Amino acid sequence: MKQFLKDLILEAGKISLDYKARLSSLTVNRKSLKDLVTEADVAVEEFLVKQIKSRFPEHAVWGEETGSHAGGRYRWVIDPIDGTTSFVHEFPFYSVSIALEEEGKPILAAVYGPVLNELFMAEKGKGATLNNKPIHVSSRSVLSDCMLATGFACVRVDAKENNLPYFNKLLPLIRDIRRAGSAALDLSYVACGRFDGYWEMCLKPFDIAAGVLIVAEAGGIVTDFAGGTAGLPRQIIAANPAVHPQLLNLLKAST
Ligand code: 2AM
Ligand code: CA
Repeated sequence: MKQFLKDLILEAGKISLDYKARLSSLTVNRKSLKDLVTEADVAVEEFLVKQIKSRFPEHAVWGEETGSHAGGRYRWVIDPIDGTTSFVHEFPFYSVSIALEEEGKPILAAVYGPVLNELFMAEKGKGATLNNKPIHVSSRSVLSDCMLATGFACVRVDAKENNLPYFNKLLPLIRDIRRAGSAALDLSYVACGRFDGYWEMCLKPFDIAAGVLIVAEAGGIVTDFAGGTAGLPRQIIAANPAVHPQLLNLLKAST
């Protein structure tokens, strides 16, 4: 199953790069004013659904672009291009994200950043890897030493409660921030210690399904702003075990 996932996501990444090479001629549609979907999103998802369905006909598949495809005990949750805005603007931080759930719980996950050729994988109880090497969250604990990531999906959907007050509150307390545009990569970068923590609001299940397992298997903690999991993916905090309680306190106190 793990080898199947690895081969599958690497091939999906390659397809996305083929589309990226002829980006100027691609059709880009709008799901809403600022929410884009390209031919590449649709083609990569169709490829993934077809491959999974032919190998595991009894499994369910749930994709960002094509919705739910019925099945049983196992479900594949896929985001063909997480960070479509980055993709369209030729910013290298987009990814393919795939999680396999067994009875609703993630057991296998992969996030692939094709431009940098970085493959993050995790298996429940067996740790997380970057290009086959084990990874772990960072050990920084002082916020002023930390580099965090966030995003503004909430602003794109014009949500009433948005991330700007949290951003204003946290930025002065930390070393610096990065906003790369792919929740799946942000989570993977927390897992390998590049980011000490990440928070965002208004995400969708596909954005985080794989990344959450990768962070957990790398020794990190993922919760909503109340410290539980019921509010995921509407609110998410992912961080190393020393930073997570501090972010939780700051974000909880603002809600
Ligand atoms: P996407 O590129 O697949 O849409 C960036 O802040 C993150 O938010 C990305 O993972 C992005 O995924 C997600 N995102 C972007 N627009 C969104 C929307 N309208 N609703 C929910 N999530 C969104
Ligand atoms: Ca996404």
